[in-house]
Amino acid sequence: MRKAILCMVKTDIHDHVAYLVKLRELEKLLTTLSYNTIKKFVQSRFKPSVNYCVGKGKAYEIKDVVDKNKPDIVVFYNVLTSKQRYNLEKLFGVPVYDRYDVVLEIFREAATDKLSKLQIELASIEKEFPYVKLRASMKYLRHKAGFRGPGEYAYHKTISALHKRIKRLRSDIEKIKKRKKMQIDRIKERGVPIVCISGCYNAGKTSLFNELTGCRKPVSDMPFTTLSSKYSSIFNGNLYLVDTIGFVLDQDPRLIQSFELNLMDIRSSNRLLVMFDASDRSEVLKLKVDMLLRMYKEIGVDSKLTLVFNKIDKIKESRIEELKKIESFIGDKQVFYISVRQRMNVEELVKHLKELS
Ligand SMILES: Nc1nc2c(ncn2[C@@H]2O[C@H](COP(=O)(O)OP(=O)(O)OP(=O)(O)O)[C@@H](O)[C@H]2O)c(=O)[nH]1
Ligand SMILES: [Mg+2]
Repeated sequence: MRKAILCMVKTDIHDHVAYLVKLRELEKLLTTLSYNTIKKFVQSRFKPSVNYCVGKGKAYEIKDVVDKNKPDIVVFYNVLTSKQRYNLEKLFGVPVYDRYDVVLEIFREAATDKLSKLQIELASIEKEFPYVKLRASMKYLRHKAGFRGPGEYAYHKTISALHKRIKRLRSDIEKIKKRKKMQIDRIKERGVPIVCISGCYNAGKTSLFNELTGCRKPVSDMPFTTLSSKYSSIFNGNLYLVDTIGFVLDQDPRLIQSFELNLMDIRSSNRLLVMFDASDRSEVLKLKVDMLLRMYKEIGVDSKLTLVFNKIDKIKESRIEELKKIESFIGDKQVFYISVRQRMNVEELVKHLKELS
């Protein structure tokens, strides 16, 4: 296992639980990338510092630990600005990433199809662009001695190559998007309702998709097994089912935007089955429900949600009662408690779907 140090600036003084859940979640994601978290730093601040995200004193304290423990990377929960990242890398002498980079890296490792690869590359370049620009300009400034030297040439070359690549990726994705829009329009014209399975990663979305369609799409305990949507018609062609990419806690909105084809599926569906892993600890689950409901509201699909708590085979009966308490802040949405693996209550959900078709 490689070694990582985790850091976080906590800005909400009333937050006593959520930040721990978030840190643990990131630690878990790092494990899937074969990083063992050897130390965690949490600093409470009114807001992240401009130069190091953490305060300068804290940054030097972390540097001492980095020097002593020699981690492979330092990861911040907070999304870093280019300037913060540049300063931190210079200080620590090891690569510094944020949670957005971690998710992108997992995506990259998991991606097998062309569309996911295109979307991930675009998201990565767009995320890296300001940082590459900053780093290249720093190098160029160092070389600058009166005349336009090789540093400046290299700088412009790097930037223009990235611009070119972004343009190319956008145009490739745009082509696929057009094709996809036509496909969706055709289904809509036939009046067939589209149901999209969405929700957190690892909730069992693909398992449910496979169960309802008879497909055998890959399912696994690793996060982000599904990166691009899968489609199939069910009920003799009377309903269209879509399996999509999963979300992570505090998903960066830029990442959601980068996966705009998945967003298209969510927007164009008549109903969204939002899946959760009911065996998650209750504070984790509450946070996920809260985050996802807010996100769907922002996307404008709030009125189309049906909530599905899966994996009830893993929990006790009393836990379901506890889960029902979460319903109080879910509002008037319909909720199902199922186990795809044990086929518990799946029939009820099927009935619900049949009513739509
Ligand atoms: N115990 C239990 N495990 C389940 C159930 N449904 C799915 N799983 C397991 O949960 C893991 C994740 O399942 P997936 O279907 O890949 O989950 P997903 O939501 O599609 O995940 P991503 O594609 O990564 O977003 C797999 O190991 C499944 O076997 C269930 O009802 N009970
Ligand atoms: Mg999946």
